[in-house]
Amino acid sequence: MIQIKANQFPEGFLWGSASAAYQVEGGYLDDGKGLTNWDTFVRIPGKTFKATTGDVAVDHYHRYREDIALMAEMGLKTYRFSVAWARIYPSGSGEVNEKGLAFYESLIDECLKHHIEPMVTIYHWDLPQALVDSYGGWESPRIIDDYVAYAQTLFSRFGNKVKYWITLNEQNIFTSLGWLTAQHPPGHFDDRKMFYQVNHHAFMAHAKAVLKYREMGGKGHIGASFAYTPSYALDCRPENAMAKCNYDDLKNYWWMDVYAYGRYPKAAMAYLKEQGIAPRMQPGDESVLRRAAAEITFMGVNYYQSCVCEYNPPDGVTPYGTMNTTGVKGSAQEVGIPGIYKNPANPYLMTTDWDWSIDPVGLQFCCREITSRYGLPIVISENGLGAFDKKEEDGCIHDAYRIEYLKEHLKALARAIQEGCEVLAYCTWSFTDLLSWLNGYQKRYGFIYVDREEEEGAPMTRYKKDSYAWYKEVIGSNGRSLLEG
Ligand code: BGP
Repeated sequence: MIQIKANQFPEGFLWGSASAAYQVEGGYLDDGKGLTNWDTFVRIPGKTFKATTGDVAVDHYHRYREDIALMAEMGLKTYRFSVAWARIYPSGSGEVNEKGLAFYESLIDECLKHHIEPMVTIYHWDLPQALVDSYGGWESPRIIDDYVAYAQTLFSRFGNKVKYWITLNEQNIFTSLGWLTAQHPPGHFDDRKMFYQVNHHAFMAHAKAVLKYREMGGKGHIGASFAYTPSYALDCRPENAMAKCNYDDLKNYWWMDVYAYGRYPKAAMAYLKEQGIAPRMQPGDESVLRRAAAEITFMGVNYYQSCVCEYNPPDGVTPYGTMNTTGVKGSAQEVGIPGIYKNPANPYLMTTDWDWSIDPVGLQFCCREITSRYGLPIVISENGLGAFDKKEEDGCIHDAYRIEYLKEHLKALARAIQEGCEVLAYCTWSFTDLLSWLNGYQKRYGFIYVDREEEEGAPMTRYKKDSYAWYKEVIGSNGRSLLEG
């Protein structure tokens, strides 16, 4: 491919930042909110770093005006946030909690007042506990109607104000960590049959919500956000090339093909059938998936890292190696599926303290792949660097490493745009520091430092990091400042 010098982001490009309700809001019992799967899960000893919870998080529930004022001062064009289902329906279904709706209404109004486009994630992992107690949450097809009813409530209340909707955040991650590695609720280990069944329910919930949105006359953008880890074959040995091919079918296309085409990849389905773990589908499901695929307007991508694929012998590594949740570099173990693929480290890339590879080219690769495979516009719904940040005595936070990370990723994105990818938005993870699900508060991502650590009771004062002024300049010049110098 010829080397094109990237020089411009499109006019109206949505420079943004993202958060999720459980990770920022706090106020976990406020104004009639019901308990969620996460409220329950974090109380099981040993599940999160230093037993951290989102009970208080960074208190966005009470400080959203201050946070949005900081976004406005920066010039942010879009704020992606999620709605906590249990604030709207404390028991998951049934009676609506008006106070929950009122909270999100004022959050949305506050964004609009500052000309910030609200981008709403309908589900970012916090499920009303009542639905888990009543029928096992995502394990039952009953979740589909409850999810659609909840989404419908949001569409009818906010449909005239919100133009960007994300149905599900990282379905591939919450199901993998929930049913395979036991690191997220409901904490099942190696439950592969249920994993695929749960995913089918989630696909149907997504698809029916998309169709409902259109049926209600919704004309805005709608799609799902996928945690896309693109892969490179270790080398040109055919068995490693096939390992990459299998990895892509099982770990990437399994989700993206359903969102974009409404069908499962054939080779992966054949493998699951042979293993006896293929999902049960109802008559009519395929048609719903296909019709919804025709209605989505973008592929949402959460991009953090790429991976390498190598053939994995039948007695090789499993998917259950230790994950680094402490920030002690080198503590993550290699994972893979025996007999199919494994993911060794990439010797050409640096890693974060949590052993995530740092690969700006991977972002360009994602965009190119989506463009040629699906022909869909792209919303980068998350990208960012988790790091230990230090607040100096004068209140400054010098996060040059974050600036470097974001700058290189944005340059890669600009190249993808030059090469023909239609990218609508780029949201950093995150705007303020927030709770990292398993890694406590020490793994920071924000432009705004929040004065709190793992223990509760801190003042939670907001401080601008160096990256704040940097992103402000990027936005102000619509990306030109990045590409000069
Ligand atoms: C994504 C999630 C986010 C966020 C981010 C960073 O998978 O959608 O909610 O947590 O990853 O991950 P972590 O907090 O594990 O560093």
